[in-house]
Amino acid sequence: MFPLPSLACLACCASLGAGRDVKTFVNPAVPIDVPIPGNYTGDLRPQVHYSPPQGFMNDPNGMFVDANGTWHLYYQYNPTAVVAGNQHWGHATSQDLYHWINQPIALFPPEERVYVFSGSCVVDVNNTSGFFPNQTNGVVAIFTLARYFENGSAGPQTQAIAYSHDGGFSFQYFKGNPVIDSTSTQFRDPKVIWFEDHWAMVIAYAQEFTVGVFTSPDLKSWSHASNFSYHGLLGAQYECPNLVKMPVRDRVGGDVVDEAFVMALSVQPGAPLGGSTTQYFPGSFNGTHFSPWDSATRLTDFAKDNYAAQYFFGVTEGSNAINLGWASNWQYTQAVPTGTEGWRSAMTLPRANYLTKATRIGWIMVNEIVDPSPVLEDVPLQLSSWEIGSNSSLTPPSPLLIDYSMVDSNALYIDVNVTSINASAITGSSTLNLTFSSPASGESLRSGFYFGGDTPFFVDRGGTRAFDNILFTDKFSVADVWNTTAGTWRFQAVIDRSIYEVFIDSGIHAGTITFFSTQPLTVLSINTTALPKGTEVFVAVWPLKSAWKPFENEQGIVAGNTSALHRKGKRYMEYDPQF
Ligand SMILES: *[C@@H]1O[C@H](CO)[C@@H](O)[C@H](O)[C@H]1NC(C)=O
Ligand SMILES: *[C@@H]1O[C@H](CO)[C@@H](O)[C@H](O)[C@H]1NC(C)=O
Ligand SMILES: *[C@@H]1O[C@H](CO)[C@@H](O)[C@H](O)[C@H]1NC(C)=O
Ligand SMILES: *[C@@H]1O[C@H](CO)[C@@H](O)[C@H](O)[C@H]1NC(C)=O
Ligand SMILES: *[C@@H]1O[C@H](CO)[C@@H](O)[C@H](O)[C@H]1NC(C)=O
Ligand SMILES: *[C@@H]1O[C@H](CO)[C@@H](O)[C@H](O)[C@H]1NC(C)=O
Ligand SMILES: *[C@@H]1O[C@H](CO)[C@@H](O)[C@H](O)[C@H]1NC(C)=O
Ligand SMILES: *[C@@H]1O[C@H](CO)[C@@H](O)[C@H](O)[C@H]1NC(C)=O
Ligand SMILES: *[C@@H]1O[C@H](CO)[C@@H](O)[C@H](O)[C@H]1NC(C)=O
Ligand SMILES: *[C@@H]1O[C@H](CO)[C@@H](O)[C@H](O)[C@H]1NC(C)=O
Ligand SMILES: *[C@@H]1O[C@H](CO)[C@@H](O)[C@H](O)[C@H]1NC(C)=O
Ligand SMILES: CC(=O)N[C@H]1CO[C@H](CO)[C@@H](O)[C@@H]1O
Repeated sequence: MFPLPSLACLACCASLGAGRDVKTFVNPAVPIDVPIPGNYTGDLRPQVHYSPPQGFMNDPNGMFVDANGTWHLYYQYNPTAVVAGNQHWGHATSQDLYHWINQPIALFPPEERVYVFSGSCVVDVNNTSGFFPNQTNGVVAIFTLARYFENGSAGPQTQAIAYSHDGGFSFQYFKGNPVIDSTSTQFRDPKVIWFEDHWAMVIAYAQEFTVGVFTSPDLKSWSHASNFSYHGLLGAQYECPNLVKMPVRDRVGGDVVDEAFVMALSVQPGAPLGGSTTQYFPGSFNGTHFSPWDSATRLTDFAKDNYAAQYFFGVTEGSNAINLGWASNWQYTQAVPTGTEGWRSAMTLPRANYLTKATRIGWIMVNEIVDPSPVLEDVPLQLSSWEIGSNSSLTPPSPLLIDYSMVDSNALYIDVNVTSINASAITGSSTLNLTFSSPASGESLRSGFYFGGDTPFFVDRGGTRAFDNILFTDKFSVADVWNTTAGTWRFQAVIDRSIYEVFIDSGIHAGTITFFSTQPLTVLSINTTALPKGTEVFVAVWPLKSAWKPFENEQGIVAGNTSALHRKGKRYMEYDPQF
């Protein structure tokens, strides 16, 4: 799904590629059966976030984890340009959600001017579809096919399926498509889950502000079961609904006491901050009907660069849900300066989710960073702690300056705990700030937290200068009503060349912020002011290892799971069972 039918004009037709029963349309500029090579060395290219090898990426699609623990990410992909159009499903796999292997494109358009829009995948372990007579790892993809007429206007969006006998690497279109027919030009993004004894799909009637729930015994025949209409923010369209089961915990980081469902629903355009955003509703699902617990609208992020997140199918029963979102915004995604490096858009970091009650505001879906240890260097760059007002050797540095210019990846993980806070002595000017800057250009990215007053956490990307766009909003903030009784507050973040991702108060709030500086930011300054006497501050800053570098050849190119890996030898085989 993308806002305008800005489709690349395709030169000629070939009938090669994925489909055996149904032939696919392959643009001659798009390689078949090999991963597209990528150059991940540019100054703006994230090193621990997924981004496509070349071209334009938007929504995550089809995400599932297989029985071997391999995470599969598919994504809306234009392999031929750095703007949206010509939609395919790109594919990447990972063992740890940080190191990704670019795989061959998984889904090609079935015919000229019919594009493969967003959708989901399931593992049909019980052969309910009948596609898998001899295996338990059969994968079925369920997605929207969007037709465009020769004159460029949009035609119907119908729902189709394709099946994979090789665990999700290659697919064949089902002969009986569409599985849900429609004449609507605004009916898309099916997300399918298994519920007790049947399949359940949520799908957007985008401009009717309705999520349809459909059910099926076999993934082929679908019945409309209910509508979830006019909830929360409308913007101008609903897109990419997700219905996901997750644990309910007794407190942040606490024990599982129950499980419940979350309906996540993306809105674009028309978000309160402009462009794209994602809201969610905690509630109950009985196999046909979703009932939100209350009438509140909640957002997954407080900034502007997390849209259309999808939740992995196949996560172990009872464990946290896992999602990845698209780290951009339709307002400016097709103009950001990464286009000069030959790519546009990254995914967010992997996030783990559960429901709990946060201080005063009640039900919230926590967004925790998935354990980043696979990309942490062995030795931290900085470990510091100090106590405010103490006359010990642990006096507060003013500020604590961390030069990370020698960190090859230019990427950091930051973990800050503030403890023993005497809340009664907090004032409106009690703050902890983190500022990243470039001594070479004077650019900066600022962030910080006010412990008192309205308790805002803020980010200001206005001090970076490589992108000037009227819709590229500078400043974001969120009120974090922290637990003054516990007297502790935690902050975690990853800065990764052109993405800053923050997890506030153990993930009660999260924000993904893209930023574009003319020179790499290389100095982090951490400072506090007016914190009560006795407050303790613990800071750990870890250099991050590039997740791409191990796969680079001598020219710095990541070719996917082919020649470069062979040359590098066995060491990297662990990342791909298909190798
Ligand atoms: C990779 O991209 C960087 C930055 O755009 C560029 O300087 C470098 O020449 C590219 N490398 C290759 C092999 O194309
Ligand atoms: C797991 O890996 C083995 C060995 O590579 C392979 O035969 C099997 O099909 C894989 N299972 C799944 C569920 O993909
Ligand atoms: C597969 O079948 C088992 C046994 O009937 C059932 O418990 C399970 O829910 C089914 N799962 C799927 C995804 O079909
Ligand atoms: C899977 O379904 C097909 C079609 O219904 C059937 O022919 C086949 O026997 C099934 N296989 C198993 C193992 O149930
Ligand atoms: C484009 O073509 C379709 C199909 O022929 C037609 O229904 C539609 O009215 C045309 N739109 C315009 C703007 O000409
Ligand atoms: C569900 O909503 C769609 C879109 O508004 C509408 O076309 C359909 O009639 C509704 N179905 C029912 C049963 O209300
Ligand atoms: C699910 O909830 C709906 C609406 O409350 C109700 O009509 C339906 O009977 C319920 N289905 C089951 C299986 O409980
Ligand atoms: C706040 O902290 C207190 C003391 O640790 C604890 O009892 C309470 O459950 C916490 N509140 C929430 C909402 O987590
Ligand atoms: C943090 O930044 C805010 C906003 O610029 C400023 O008011 C505050 O004094 C700063 N605090 C520290 C410790 O630098
Ligand atoms: C850090 O905060 C102290 C007050 O606690 C202030 O005097 C100092 O100027 C601040 N340093 C920076 C770089 O903001
Ligand atoms: C912050 O607290 C968490 C939870 O207790 C702990 O795992 C983490 O290591 C702490 N970080 C620092 C920098 O002390
Ligand atoms: C591993 C295996 O035998 N796979 C076969 C399962 O059945 C399908 C459909 O008949 C074949 O295409 C696969 O080769």
